[in-house]
Amino acid sequence: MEAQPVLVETDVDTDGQANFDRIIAQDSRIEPRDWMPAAYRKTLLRQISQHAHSEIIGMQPEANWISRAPSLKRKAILMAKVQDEAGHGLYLYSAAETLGQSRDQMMADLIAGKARYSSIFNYPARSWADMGAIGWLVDGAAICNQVPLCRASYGPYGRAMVRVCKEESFHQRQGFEILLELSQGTPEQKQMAQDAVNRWYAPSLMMFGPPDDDSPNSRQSMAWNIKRFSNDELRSRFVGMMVEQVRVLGLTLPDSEIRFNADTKMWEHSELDWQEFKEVLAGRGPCNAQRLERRRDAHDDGAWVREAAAAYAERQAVATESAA
Ligand code: FAQ
Repeated sequence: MEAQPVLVETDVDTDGQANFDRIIAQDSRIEPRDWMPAAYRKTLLRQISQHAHSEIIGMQPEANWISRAPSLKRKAILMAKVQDEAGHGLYLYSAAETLGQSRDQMMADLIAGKARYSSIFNYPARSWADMGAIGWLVDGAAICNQVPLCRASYGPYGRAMVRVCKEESFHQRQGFEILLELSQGTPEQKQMAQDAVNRWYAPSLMMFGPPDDDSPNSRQSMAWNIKRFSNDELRSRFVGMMVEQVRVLGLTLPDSEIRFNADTKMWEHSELDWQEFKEVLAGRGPCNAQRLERRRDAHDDGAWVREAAAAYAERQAVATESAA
């Protein structure tokens, strides 16, 4: 695997900087060949690669339930959803590659445990109802966070997000529908749905990142039109959406302190356990070790596919050269 260094702008390019500033001020788009400040490139690579890793690691909690889905229809839907997440990972790795880092390098960082991915995927999926809670809450939070990213200033990222968001909407809908069916079923099924919502609610709120006061990247990312809203703004918006939808489900959110603050126009909620969030980010969440081990195994199992593809590409190149 060949490590490819991240492209770094070493010289101050006055014209390039002026052009970059103009594009950002016009709320237009930076494209891969445009000059961009090294810090902008670095921040995008960080966010997009983390996002790609999240999609790939995020396949695991649901993939565990494909063989245990309660019907053929549910199995087919869940399989399609998990495949969509793989596709999202690929769009995002491709977008990140336009910034100068190879996918091999990004994958190497992930399996070496050097790269971050979303905290949410370090929690276990214990019952079938968790498929509903993941779809409704986790994909719901993902949509809330990602719709504004469709307008991100970096062209390849924003365009990838448009397609991802369309697919996430279907994912959220299928999760909602699983929970609705369970909630209208037997008392045991309804309890299973409530239990899943209770467990996934707080971790899904943490997906939006640390509180604004503790978010070192937000200010600059917003100035560069990568992020459009702060972590707390999006979290609050998400809580407001879920408060409405949970009533339709006939379930409750496990937080009695949710209320709308008419002065700030923000939905308020109980303080989250940020110590738990830090533990998960430090690799000490309930499933961190298991998720990485599974990813490493999958990477090793896929070695023959990569080798076969590389050998085929080499043969094709030789054939094309000799024909020329
Ligand atoms: N988990 O300064 P900030 C999905 C890190 S996709 C882990 O606020 P930023 C689809 C952050 O990286 C879910 N780490 O950072 C699906 C930074 O660390 P660093 C993924 C987190 O970037 C559904 C540090 O904390 N979505 O679910 C988390 O401005 C179902 C300081 O934080 C995206 O990646 C976290 N939750 O804002 C798939 C969306 N939060 O790098 C399968 C794109 C923060 O300095 C099944 N990303 N950190 O060492 C973003 O919007 C942003 O990167 C945020 C964080 C909002 C996540």
